[in-house]
Amino acid sequence: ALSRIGLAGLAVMGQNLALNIAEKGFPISVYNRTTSKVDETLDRAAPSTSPHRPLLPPRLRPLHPPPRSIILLVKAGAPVDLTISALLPHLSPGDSIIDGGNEWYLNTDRRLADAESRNLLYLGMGVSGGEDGARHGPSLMPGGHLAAYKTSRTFSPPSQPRSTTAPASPTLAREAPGISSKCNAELGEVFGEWNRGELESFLIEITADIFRVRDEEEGGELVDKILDKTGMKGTGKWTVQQAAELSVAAPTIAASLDCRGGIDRKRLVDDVRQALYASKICSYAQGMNLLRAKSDEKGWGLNLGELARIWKGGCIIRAVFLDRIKRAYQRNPQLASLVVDPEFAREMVQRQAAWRRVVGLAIQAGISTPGMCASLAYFDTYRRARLPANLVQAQRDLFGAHTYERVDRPGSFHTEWTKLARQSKAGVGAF
Ligand code: 2AM
Repeated sequence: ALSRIGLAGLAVMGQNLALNIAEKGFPISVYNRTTSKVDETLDRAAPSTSPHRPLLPPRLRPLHPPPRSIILLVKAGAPVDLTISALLPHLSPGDSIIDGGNEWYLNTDRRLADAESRNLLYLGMGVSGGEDGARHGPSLMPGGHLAAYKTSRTFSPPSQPRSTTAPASPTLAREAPGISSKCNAELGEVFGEWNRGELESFLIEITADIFRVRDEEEGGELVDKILDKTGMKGTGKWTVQQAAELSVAAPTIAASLDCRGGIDRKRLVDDVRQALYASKICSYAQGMNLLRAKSDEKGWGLNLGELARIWKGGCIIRAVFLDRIKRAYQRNPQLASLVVDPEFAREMVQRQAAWRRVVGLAIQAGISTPGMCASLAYFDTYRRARLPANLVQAQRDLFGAHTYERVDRPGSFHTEWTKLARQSKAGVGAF
């Protein structure tokens, strides 16, 4: 059979996605700069590829007449440009390029325009779910030419619905007085139990697993041997930059970036569970608000409820919780924020006592819980009709004539604050 699909970039994600597509019966051609990875992929494909299933040709040879779709899974940035240049001579008008490499969106915008000028179609496609997701059903988030989406969707590997973001780290439970750091097994149990309730999600599930792993070589438990230093691929940083650029509050997300870097214990554990859940709502609220702001700026018309649905299958933020987010946006597509959805608001109010206990305890004990703290502060800003931002804006108007809006009438205003203040100090009226 002739391939309509090509895949370039055979590191872990690329290999697994290629095997997934091949296994589903779609002929696919593969390519990698270093050819040994092509051989590796073919070796891995052999056992699962029955005679009825097409083999992967050794090189990218999309022999099928156009339109064809080429998926790129090479390192984001310059390697993508180099790979596209290498492919261009083999592409024809109507073919689609689909970049699945978590690229910075402005690079995607630029390549999309370039593709257009060559009568090619382009999609930037987030691929979430790690290697297991790529192999058995990732969460795919395509954006770009609608026509490219339409020609490519027929072979997109079906996402398998499986069992989200845990905005706050479990360090509190590990370090809090009354819980020794030696009780990883117990923490594994706690997370396992949480995963059977409202927190059920991939990240809670894998956390339970991590606590159960021993260090085979050195003895002890592996998680305790890991240096507290978290890698970053750029997506988190980009998210926080965008939030700043669009003036969308995202303190929990920013805090999670920073931290990647004689008590009743049963109650503490339960409090932490509630605090985690409430923080998670805030984290999603911030992410969704950011997506809405970008969508408004770009005129994308993003359907936030539909996004929540996409993330349910394969994506690492998959969680039972996403169904509820989907419903919140179905109830009200114009929802200003998840935290003001009546259901989520009720849940946060129910949990706020526990949440405050956890954050208060952490502060007293000098334990940093940036995610939970930032989330609570975020939540509290929604609980007040008015915030201290009026004072900040007055300061800005004073020193930079940035103007301000008023609570009682529309328009933008500027005041000679210093002059009026001096007059009033001197007992002079404003007339
Ligand atoms: P490689 O196997 O030849 O290194 C993840 O690193 C993927 O991106 C790999 O498939 C890798 O190919 C590819 N890659 C990284 N830098 C590249 C470049 N400059 N040109 C082409 N492919 C590149």
